[in-house]
Amino acid sequence: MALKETLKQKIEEFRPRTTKLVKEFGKVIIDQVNIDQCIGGARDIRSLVTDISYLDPQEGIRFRGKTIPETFAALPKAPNSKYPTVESFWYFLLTGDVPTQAQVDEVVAEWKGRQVVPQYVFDAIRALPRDIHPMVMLSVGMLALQKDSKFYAFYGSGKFNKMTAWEYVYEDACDLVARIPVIAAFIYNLKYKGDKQTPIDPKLDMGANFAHMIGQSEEYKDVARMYFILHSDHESGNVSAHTTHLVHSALSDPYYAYSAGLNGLAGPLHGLANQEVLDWTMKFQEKYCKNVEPTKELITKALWDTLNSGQVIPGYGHAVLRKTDPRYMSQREFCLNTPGLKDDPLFKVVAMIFEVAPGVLTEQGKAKNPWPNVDAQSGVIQWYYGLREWDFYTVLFGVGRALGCMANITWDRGLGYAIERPKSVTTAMLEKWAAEGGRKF
Ligand code: CMX
Repeated sequence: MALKETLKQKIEEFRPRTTKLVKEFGKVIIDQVNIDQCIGGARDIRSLVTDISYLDPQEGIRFRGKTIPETFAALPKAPNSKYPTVESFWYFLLTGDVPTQAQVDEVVAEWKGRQVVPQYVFDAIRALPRDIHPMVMLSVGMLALQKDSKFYAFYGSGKFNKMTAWEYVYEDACDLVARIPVIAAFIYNLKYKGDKQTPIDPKLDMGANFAHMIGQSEEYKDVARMYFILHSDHESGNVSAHTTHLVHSALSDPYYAYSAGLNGLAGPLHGLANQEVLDWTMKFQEKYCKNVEPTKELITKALWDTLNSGQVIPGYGHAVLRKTDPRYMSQREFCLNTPGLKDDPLFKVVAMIFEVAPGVLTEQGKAKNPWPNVDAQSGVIQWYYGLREWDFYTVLFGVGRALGCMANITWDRGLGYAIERPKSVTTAMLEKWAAEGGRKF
């Protein structure tokens, strides 16, 4: 069965579960809110629902119930590759089913038809100053695609229907995930390769085509597939996923929603941390290792200098995770299993940071999680393959994150989630409830 038909069946079967929960059990209490959560970024408050992925603080992410190794093992592989295609992962994220090879081939073929980016999108990006951050370019590109939004057109058609609205979100979502790598490759070539553009190769899957468009090696095809899958989703409370969900909840179409999500991803405490890691490591080498080899002692000193100057150590810590991020471990394994990469000087420095940073953060005693997250390891792989323009790394994250965000809002519409609108209180109210030992209900 084609992906959209399978999804239609799944959404229709699922809807009664959500309806029943709201109608019959709507007042059942599942959490409480403390003052520190209210002021401290809503940490750990259970107030979002998604079945696309779940983040356990100890174990890390599961996509549709599967760990990262289980996901990689279960999905059909790209031709001559150990890794699945991004298209097969998309099928899996949307439906929860492992697709057959024929179903994957169908999605690959379908994305080819959706990949065509209108010229005005390229023109809008090209009109920006060349030295603007590439995340601005990507966000502008997403927003410019809005003109073609099928959901927006449906809403304005006078025939809007809550039960079928998801189908138009789905159409936009598929267009967006098929087009975003093409736009990212265009940005890369525009910004760093003198605007020498490479056309799409219609024979290649998404990851392989991205590698081809940015002039990368055969080996990089797997790097792209792995990277986009690993960065796709991290349940729905992180800034990029939550922003996309929030903006779409106002029935803003997927392009408006994801452009906003990307703007959140561009923050240094979120996706920009991957460029910050490279920046930190390069500055460390420049400052401390001009004439000597990096050592654990020098790294420890540099980490303390960073902390003492009031900055965070990029790539370490997490709002939910309390162990090393399995996305970090998956990329580290890739490095260790790739001859050349495992002996790469930059990988050795990153590996040394892994040995000492958790101890330094623990000794400092502030971070609840001293272990590395996804961003601590991703840049070194890109660097090794010659993609050395590290301000581009968050764009790569944005290409991958589109998969999770788009799968999530397709389901949001399928299940008819409401416009999101939490309630504010004043500081005086908090002070009053604090004095009274809690709010009286
Ligand atoms: N370096 C230094 N201090 C850190 C730290 C780090 N890596 N991680 C946390 N802390 C500090 C916090 O800044 C906070 O300090 P204050 O009390 O002075 O404000 C304290 O430790 C407690 O923070 P926390 O509860 O452990 O962490 P939060 O949930 O508030 O923040 C995160 C989570 C990721 C923003 C934070 O760990 C951080 O800034 N890490 C570095 C940036 C980074 O790698 N971000 C990428 C995360 C993954 C992603 O989204 O891509």
